Amino acid sequence: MIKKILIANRGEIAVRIIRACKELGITSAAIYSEADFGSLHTILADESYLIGPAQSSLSYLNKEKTIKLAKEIDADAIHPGYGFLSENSEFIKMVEESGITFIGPSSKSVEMMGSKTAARKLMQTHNVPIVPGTTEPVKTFSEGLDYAKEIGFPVLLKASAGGGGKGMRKVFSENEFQSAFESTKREALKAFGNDEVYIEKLIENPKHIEVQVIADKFGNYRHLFERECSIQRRHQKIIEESPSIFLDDKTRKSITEAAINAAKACDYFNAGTIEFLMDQNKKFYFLEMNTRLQVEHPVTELVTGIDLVREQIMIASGEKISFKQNEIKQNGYAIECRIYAEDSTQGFLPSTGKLKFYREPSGPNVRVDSGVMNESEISIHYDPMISKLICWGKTREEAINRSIRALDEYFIGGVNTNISFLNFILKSNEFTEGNHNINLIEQKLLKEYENNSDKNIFTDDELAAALLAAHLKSSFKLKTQTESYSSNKWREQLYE
Ligand code: MV4
Repeated sequence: MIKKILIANRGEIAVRIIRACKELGITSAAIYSEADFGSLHTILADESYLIGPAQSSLSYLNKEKTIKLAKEIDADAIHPGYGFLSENSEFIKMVEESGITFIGPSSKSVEMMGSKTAARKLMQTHNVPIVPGTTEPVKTFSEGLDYAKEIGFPVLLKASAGGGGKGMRKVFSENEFQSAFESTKREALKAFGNDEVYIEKLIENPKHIEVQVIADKFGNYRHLFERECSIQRRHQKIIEESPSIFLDDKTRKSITEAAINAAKACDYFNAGTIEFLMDQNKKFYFLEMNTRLQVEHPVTELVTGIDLVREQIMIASGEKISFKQNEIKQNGYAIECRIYAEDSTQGFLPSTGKLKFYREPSGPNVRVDSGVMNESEISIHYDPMISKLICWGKTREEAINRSIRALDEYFIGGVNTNISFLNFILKSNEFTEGNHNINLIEQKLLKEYENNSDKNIFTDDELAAALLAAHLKSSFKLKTQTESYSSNKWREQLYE
């Protein structure tokens, strides 16, 4: 059994992993950069070690230093969280060779899924539907053009080494093809040091649906159903939920089966996610596999009752998965809202600074995963996500209403956030109806939000002043009068 885990990450996911360690009686060792001195994850961990300067490449991305530290402090395992080194097969290989347990998949599985064309080929031979297109890089533009004509426009050019939306280009007609092909190649070379490009049929207005899987080192595979992640802007997810109301039982059965086949195809163990595109006819296509724990894993935890980080740790320790497939059901609905430090009223400009008057929501069926506390610094060095709000409800409507209630309860001063935009999305007809796709935000809701939302937006100073004024007013009233009073009218202070 693992006794001590070095957590090679920061912020909310480090905190999430520390919590799982504590519940399992495992010693948690945090690392932190100079910028993260005194941050929440270092306070909650049993031990904390400085790893390097603020810049990620010199701290959280430093492979050698991380492994050297793990050895020095006698950690038996490393949990990489998400991002940073979590899907770096070179790092995983180094951990494997050091004799330390990596809480994640084998470096081989990660490598197999790293090249998009190789992954497509693998899926094709393992009964996982892929988007029509090539499974080899296209050598010349004329070869590519012939192929595009065969499958029909529009097509999407993709970099073999790409992922997460970088190195893609839509092509709608024959005469755009050559210049699109050449510029995609140039960009791919610049971004990934590899200019291989392949072709897919463009799936128009698809939904992004992913399946959570988990596998142990004994060849046992389970799925934990789907997550619907179509609410995104510029490839950054904003709201995720589970289950997807778009899936019927038959589609759910076939997409989860396909996901298990994908995991088997790369001899997977650990928690993993298979991403799919789904068109209006509920046809689905493999997109890529994420060989790590994901940001949105809590919605799956709330619906299935399974602690995914605990399972990850047990599996890495050589235990079997703790549940049978037929022992888990989708119970109710869960929605995750990602709270980002950005100004949603000013083109989503990143917002940095110290959190002031920071207060998180709570109450029945509300979960907040965050790595911050009051006075925490939101800096340019790392991801702008402040917190994740995950709400559960017996019905989807209840989960939506609870999310709105909890967002209203949130108070964050000192930086701008996207909370009013999250509220706007949750209240939109498109989201409520649930038949939305990956283009909803950029094609529709952004415009409506910009035209509608100026009434409710105040600067932090205004909000803080209003909160203080309302508080003073009500406490003054309390001392001098016995009549009932309203303490929750701080918003109205802004109009007085
Ligand atoms: C696509 C697609 C439409 N058709 N492939 C974006 C990120 C990368 N993982 C693959 N992506 C897409 N591939 C075909 N053939 C549309 C997207 C896409 C997307 C996919 C999932 C979530 C958000 C997205 C936003 C824009 C484009």
